[in-house]
Amino acid sequence: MKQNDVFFHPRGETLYVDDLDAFPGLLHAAVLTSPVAHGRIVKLEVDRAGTAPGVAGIFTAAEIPGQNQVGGIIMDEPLLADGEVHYAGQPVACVVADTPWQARQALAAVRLEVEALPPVLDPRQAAARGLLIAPPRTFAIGDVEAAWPSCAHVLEGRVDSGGQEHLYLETQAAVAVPGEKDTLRVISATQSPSGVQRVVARVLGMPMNRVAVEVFRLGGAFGGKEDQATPWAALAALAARALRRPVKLVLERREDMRCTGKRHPYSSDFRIGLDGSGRILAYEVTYFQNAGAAADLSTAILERTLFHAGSSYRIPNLRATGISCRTNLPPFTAFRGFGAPQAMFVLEAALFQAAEKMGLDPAELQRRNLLAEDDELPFGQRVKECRARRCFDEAVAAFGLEAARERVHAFNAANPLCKKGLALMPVCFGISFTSTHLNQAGALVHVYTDGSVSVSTGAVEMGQGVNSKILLVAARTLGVAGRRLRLESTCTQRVANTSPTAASTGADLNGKAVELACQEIRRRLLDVAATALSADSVAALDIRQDTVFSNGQKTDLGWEELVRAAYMARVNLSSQAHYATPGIHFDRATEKGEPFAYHVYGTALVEATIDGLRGTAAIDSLRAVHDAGSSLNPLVDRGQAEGGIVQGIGWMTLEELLYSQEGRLLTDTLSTYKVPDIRTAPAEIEVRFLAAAPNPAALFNSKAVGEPPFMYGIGAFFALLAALRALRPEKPLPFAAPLTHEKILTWLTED
Ligand code: LUZ
Ligand code: MOS
Repeated sequence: MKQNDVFFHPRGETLYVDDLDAFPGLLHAAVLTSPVAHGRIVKLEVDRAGTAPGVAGIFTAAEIPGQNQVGGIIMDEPLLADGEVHYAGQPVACVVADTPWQARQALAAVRLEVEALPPVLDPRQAAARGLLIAPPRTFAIGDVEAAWPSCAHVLEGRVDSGGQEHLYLETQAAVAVPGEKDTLRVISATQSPSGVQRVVARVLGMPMNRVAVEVFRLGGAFGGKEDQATPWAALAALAARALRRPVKLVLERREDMRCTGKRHPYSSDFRIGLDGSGRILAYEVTYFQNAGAAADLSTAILERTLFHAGSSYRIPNLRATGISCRTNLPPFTAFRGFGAPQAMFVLEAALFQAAEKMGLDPAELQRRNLLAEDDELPFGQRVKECRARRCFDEAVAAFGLEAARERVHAFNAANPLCKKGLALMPVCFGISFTSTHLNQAGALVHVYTDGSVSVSTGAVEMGQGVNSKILLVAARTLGVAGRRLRLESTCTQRVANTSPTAASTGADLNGKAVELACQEIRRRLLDVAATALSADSVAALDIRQDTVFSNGQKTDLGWEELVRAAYMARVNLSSQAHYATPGIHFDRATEKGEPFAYHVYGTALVEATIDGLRGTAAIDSLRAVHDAGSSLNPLVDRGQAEGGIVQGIGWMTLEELLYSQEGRLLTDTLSTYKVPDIRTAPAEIEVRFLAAAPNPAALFNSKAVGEPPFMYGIGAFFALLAALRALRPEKPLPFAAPLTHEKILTWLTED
């Protein structure tokens, strides 16, 4: 029996939260949210809504039995607004009715009056007023002040990057089902089942062991469900427990776009100094992170920004300061790359400007400064098995940079209206949660008496293919065919205290836990086999192809007989295992340590064309040499790389969040917020995996793949800049993403 989701998606047989309807007495919730970005609630009357057709209950902050608090790292985020509202789209009340339509109709009958206060939307303005999420942090190495005088070139500037809507296909959703003896089962579209469990328990004032959270799969997440699936699950749970009926809450697309957080917009100031040959001597940067109205994951994201301040480059003197600024926008949150793309974009912008000033090709500057083996990163970790230069040089050779340059040059010389540009984008991304304690995972494996196997982990399948990798690990380790295995849903009662499936570590961490659990069962079974075969030692025995092998020879003892023999001998056929990434540590007092298990490397070559008359632009191709280690599943890794690339290009070139002066999201539909599609994606995407690149630091020598390819998309921005430069050789370039067609046309036509 095939079990990979891809065989069931096309038939509509995979179930998402909104497909789950078989709960007798199921009610539906809708959420009333703040219409303004900042204000005081002067009236909140729900009586009239309570008598609307089909309504079963209405919940405000006053109805919360436990703590009205969903904060993860910092306790600064109420589940339902209490007295004040801090962003447009902030939940204020939750109405539950027989149908979703009735619940939404009843929202209109709630009387909410808010006295508007002036909102702060800009992070620099917030910082100037002291509106910070946490004290600023600084990572430093060397001495930038001492280095400036010895620099032949010093440049400074400002760089801005915008937010990004996750646009997971499945919107935020949860069903809460009350059970006997005051228990709850919550089925949530979350990357973090234990996070939902913790917050539901906190909000309802009950112990975590009475709240079971289960996840089947997500229709995409990209970080948008790492923390922000939680409030919707908590609202469903609040209503379900009070009404003693199952409650489902599913956001409509527009609600989701308005109410949930996105990638953090950043505004940054840099200063870079280079010697006469183009080596970076010093780099100073200050990141103003727009955190939105609550901390959410902002401090962790800012930390990852600081870890990636130097991107793929060796910088002897560096000082990077991160400031997380509180504004009146929905709390910005995790998104593929988790603050690293923002950091890399600033440094690439600085290098691009330095190259122009020095009359060099940016690729030349990039190459001269690439990290090498044993270089010390600004936070004290030394890079090991560094593949930065290998990827860069292989990309240059494999994709023919020289020939491409000549082709682009000839094209530009022959075309007065259309110009092409090229850019290289090296990536070096640290793998491990930067919060060291999160780098742990658990697995539970059962072998049943018929030889079939059940595998549970803390990993959440969100379309990224983690399940296929975990199954492969289990099959390889036990020595049985994949058809014998079943990968279960992710459930807090089977695997507890899970970290979110995030930071590209889902397969690394959970796969290792599965490997450990399977190794334990395998050891026990080999002992049984030794007895059954009267073998002198287990060392000569092996399980492969559903059969016991002895000294490399197939025996008559098959998997099913072996399992039955083990059961009859009263041998434990279940195993629970826990994995914690070894060797990593970080000290926030000194901002030094070794937070990453390893790094993922790669380099992309991007080519773009701009029509200088119409202002339209195309990313023609993106080709990358990518370090996937020894890939566990090359097809899955290719899919991750290609998806990340297109998403990265979207962030850099198309997707623009616009807010009104009052702080309302204007781009809350797919007609006003442009995401990449088959026409805007590069006609050619080529991903070559680095050959002979095993990674002893992870599962079967593989490497994490989820986030790193996203950052190849940054190259699209600089390929466009190169084309703009060819169109207007003198004009100062814009260093603000996204570089949309509208901005390109404006730049071309304005003086
Ligand atoms: N989540 C998190 C992440 O909590 N810590 C991280 O370092 C991280 N990195 C990437 C994506 N999610
Ligand atoms: Mo569970 S959610 O009872 O495996």
